[in-house]
Order: sequence, then structure tokens, then C-alpha cells
Amino acid sequence: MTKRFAAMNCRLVLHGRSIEKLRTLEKGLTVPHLTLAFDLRDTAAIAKALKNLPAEFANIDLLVNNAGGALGLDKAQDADINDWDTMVDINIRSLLHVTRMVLPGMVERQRGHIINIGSTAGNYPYPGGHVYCAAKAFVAQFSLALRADLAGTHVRVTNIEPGMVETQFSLARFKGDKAKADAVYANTAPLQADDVADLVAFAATRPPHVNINRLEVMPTTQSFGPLAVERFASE
Ligand code: 8X3
Repeated sequence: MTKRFAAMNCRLVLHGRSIEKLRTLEKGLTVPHLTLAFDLRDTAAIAKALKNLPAEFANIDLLVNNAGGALGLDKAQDADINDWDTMVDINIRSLLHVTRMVLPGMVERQRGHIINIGSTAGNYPYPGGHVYCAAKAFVAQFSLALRADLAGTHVRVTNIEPGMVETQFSLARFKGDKAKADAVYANTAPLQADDVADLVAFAATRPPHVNINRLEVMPTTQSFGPLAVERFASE
């Protein structure tokens, strides 16, 4: 995503948790850019970083709320409540705080675009998805609700809703268990991060009179299963 927007000559503010990963990301970048390293669960750090943006980066035209993730795949009744808190924090709370900080400037300038990275998990629940599914449903509905409030401001909002994407997603979900994570993507053709970046770039480069509300995308090799039906032993 960074390279794609750099190729469009955008000035970039790159956020991540790890300064090392940010250093790698910014290697070879020739556009003006700024890196911000902090944990998005630290809402005070979000406010501090965004309030103190240097003037040349302060007028944000495009905010991509890309952070998020799932923890665990146990049933709700067995899940770790701390994982639930963390999922609410990273998928919902941080997105709300960043968005709330950036919105007034966009509204004042009558220009801007918020692109949230949602998930098919927000549209279709699956076993073990509980809080992750619910959080992404929140993001989908919040994106639409923002559009309602932003009527007349020319500020656009888009929710991109990918299905299976081969990223660190599963490694995080399975807490570093590489074998389990690799098995998710084995012998199939998942989406890649670049495919999602394509959609973000597509939504962001529509003419100003076009707002893509939501864009749901899956790998061709992923589709829908039947709803579960409980059957009783026949008498
Ligand atoms: C990732 C898609 O189905 O693994 O957001 O939850 S899924």
C-alpha cells in the first residue's frame, strides 16, 4: 500500500508498532514521509501523535484504518476474555480515536476520505469468530453511519471487506503457531496484501463525486458453506 501511494506521489504518514518494520517500509521511499511508532491501544499516544503532526503532514486527505486483527479461534464460551478486550481495542477503539482526531480537519477543508479495512467476517459469522466478526460488523456499520453524518461535507468513507488474505493475520490469531497459520493458506490461492492495496487505491482514486460505500472481495477459491443445522438422534 505504501509503495502504491508513493507511486502516486503522495506524502505519507506511516504508522506501525515496530520501528524496525517502519524502517524497512520506508527504505527507498522518495516521497516526503513521516513514521509514527506506537501501540494503537494507547489512545493518549494517538492523540499526542496526531496533534503534533508537522505542518506539512497535518492536513490528512486520506486516512486508511488498516490496523486490526483476530485473536484465537476458540468458541466464545472458551475464549480468553483478555483477547476479547484486545480485539475491541485494536479493531474498534483505536479506529474510533484516530478517526475522531482526523475528521474535523477533513470537514473544515471539505475534503478527505476515510478508508476502513473491514472484513467478510463482519458480514458472515463463523465458529470461533465471535468478537472479531462483531468488531468488523461494527466497522461496517460505523462506516455507513459516518457517511450519514458527513453528508454535505464532501468527505468520503469506504469500507473494504476482504475475505482470506495471506498476511500475518493467522500467525497473530494463532499466537505465533506457524504450522497452524500456514495451514490456513495451504493448497489454495488466498488474496495477497497487494490485492487489498489495489482496492484501497481504486476507492481512493475515484473522481470526487463517486463514493464507494463498501467493497467486499474474496479469493475465487473461497466461498460459502451451508448454515449449521442441529439434528437429533432419530427415535
Ligand atoms: C479476515 C477474514 O474470514 O479470516 O478478516 O476472518 S477471516
